[in-house]
Amino acid sequence: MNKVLLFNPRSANNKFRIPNSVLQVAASIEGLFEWCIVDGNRETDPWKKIEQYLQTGTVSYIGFTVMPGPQLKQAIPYSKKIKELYPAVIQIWGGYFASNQYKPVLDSGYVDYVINGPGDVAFPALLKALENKTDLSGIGNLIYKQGDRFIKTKKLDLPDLNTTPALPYHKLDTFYSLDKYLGKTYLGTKTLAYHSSFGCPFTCSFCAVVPIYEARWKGKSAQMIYDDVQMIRKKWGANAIEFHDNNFFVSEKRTVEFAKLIKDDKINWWGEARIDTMHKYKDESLQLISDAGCRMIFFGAETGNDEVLKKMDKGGTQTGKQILEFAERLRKFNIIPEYSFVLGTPAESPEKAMQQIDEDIAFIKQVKKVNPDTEIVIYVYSPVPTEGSDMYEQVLKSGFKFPVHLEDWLNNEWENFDLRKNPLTPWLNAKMIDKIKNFETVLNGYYPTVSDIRMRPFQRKVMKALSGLRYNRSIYAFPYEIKALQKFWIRYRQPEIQGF
Ligand code: B12
Ligand code: SF4
Repeated sequence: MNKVLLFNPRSANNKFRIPNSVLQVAASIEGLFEWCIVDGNRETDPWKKIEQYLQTGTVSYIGFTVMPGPQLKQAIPYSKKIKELYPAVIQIWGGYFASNQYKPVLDSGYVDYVINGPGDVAFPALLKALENKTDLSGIGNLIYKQGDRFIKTKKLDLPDLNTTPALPYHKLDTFYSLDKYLGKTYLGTKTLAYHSSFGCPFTCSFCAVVPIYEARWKGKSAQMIYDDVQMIRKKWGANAIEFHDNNFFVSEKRTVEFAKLIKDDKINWWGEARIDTMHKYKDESLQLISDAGCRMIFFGAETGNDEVLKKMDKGGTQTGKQILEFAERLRKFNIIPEYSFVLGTPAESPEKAMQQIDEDIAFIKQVKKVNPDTEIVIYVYSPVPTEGSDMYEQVLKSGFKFPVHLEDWLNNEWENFDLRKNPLTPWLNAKMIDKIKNFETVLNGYYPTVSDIRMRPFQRKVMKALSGLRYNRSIYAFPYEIKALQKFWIRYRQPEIQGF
């Protein structure tokens, strides 16, 4: 039998989450093909493990899941090596990086196919077609090369997670003990990473979800989510949940139903949402989700500037005023808003770009004033190829270009780009980046994240006092003393990169 190896390249140094991407892909071929998973997060030398499988001669297909950033450090060299040493093995990449950057991926010569978006239908269909040597052009969500041409097949409807095969948690447990995937976080001692919906109904022009899902969203029913959680709770002891959906709270009805189901289980949970969507939730719904254990919600606040919000295409309904109002409103319900901001968006002139950064910093401080518990996450704008959006047009006009060669993504600059820390965009200069980063350091010092459970109260106090000297006077340049303390005491964690 032709076996399928699914590889999750290393994406975290600790607190490994269930590798939902490859697990869901595995579910799609369960019973059709023999499969195995290699999780780069759980192996000290994943190459050794992959090679053990390849040396058996039974593996015909290898699937990589690849998001931008550190996963590329294993994905690119391993894929290249497999082509050299095992050229008969067919290599298929999926995930956000593969879908959005399919040109350099397929031009590399070592990746044979890209699954563009959900693989639930496309992956088994591709494998069957390759086995039977039949035509590929009718398979949706697929990208491949024919000579010099890229063939991009039609986008399929989103899979219905109520009818797709159940995730094979038990089989994953035979490769890597599932227990070790349930890590200690701010939410609980055994935190489950769960993905309950596909896509997002919005079209923010900076977001990588948009080109893939094209404003579509489909969620699993509240009852099915609850049944899964109960099963994992009973079998492996999960006592907290991180919902990894792009937008968990799209449907108030579904959220309320889920909250009612989980209310008596004493489980803390977290998810991602839109401010404008949730500001429409009734008070009683917010109270219910709080009572049901929802402790913190991640929101894309982005900026307080209404014009920039419009340019970002935040659905046309989010405003600076609303961002502040909602932060204040959530306080009543004892739910911590985790607001992410995108600083450094394109501007007509360097003065305008700097002015926007200053305004955003002032706005963030305003948010902290109305609700000091708000957790702030700062990203520097890194373009995504959202073709047709005004912002992407402006980006291209500025002279910005993505790398043409896959291996260029391994350079430090592009890794920083992926981590949204230093995006190489022509309209930002070093002074602007420094200002953003220095402000972030001072802010994190003055308001250390509650999600860092290793920090002791005494350490928080000292950090706050030291950073307050700068925060209250808006002096951000060269915050070396705060950095030193963060490094010395706690090696400050960044939840946006490492997860909670
Ligand atoms: C969990 C997660 C993480 C975790 C990883 C945990 C772990 N594995 O240990 C952590 C917190 C470490 C993380 C970090 C980062 N992440 Co992340 N992460 C996610 C998140 C929330 C869930 C991924 C997931 O499990 N999805 C569930 C599965 C079922 O969906 P899926 O991955 O889309 O898989 C389907 C298809 O894509 C396809 N598919 C995927 N892989 C494969 C493989 C094959 C072979 C096939 C056939 C098909 C296929 O089929 C699947 C089933 O239909 C996504 C957002 C999201 N909701 O997807 C962001 C996301 C992927 N991350 C993102 C980013 C940018 C990052 C970072 C690089 C930077 C940052 N500052 O956030 C960092 C650094 C990553 C690193 N260290 O490598 C972005 C990618 C955006 C982009 N520009 O492309 C996303 C989309 C979040 C966002 N909206 O911005 N991340
Ligand atoms: S609401 Fe969030 S996930 Fe949806 S398009 Fe906007 S940024 Fe992306």
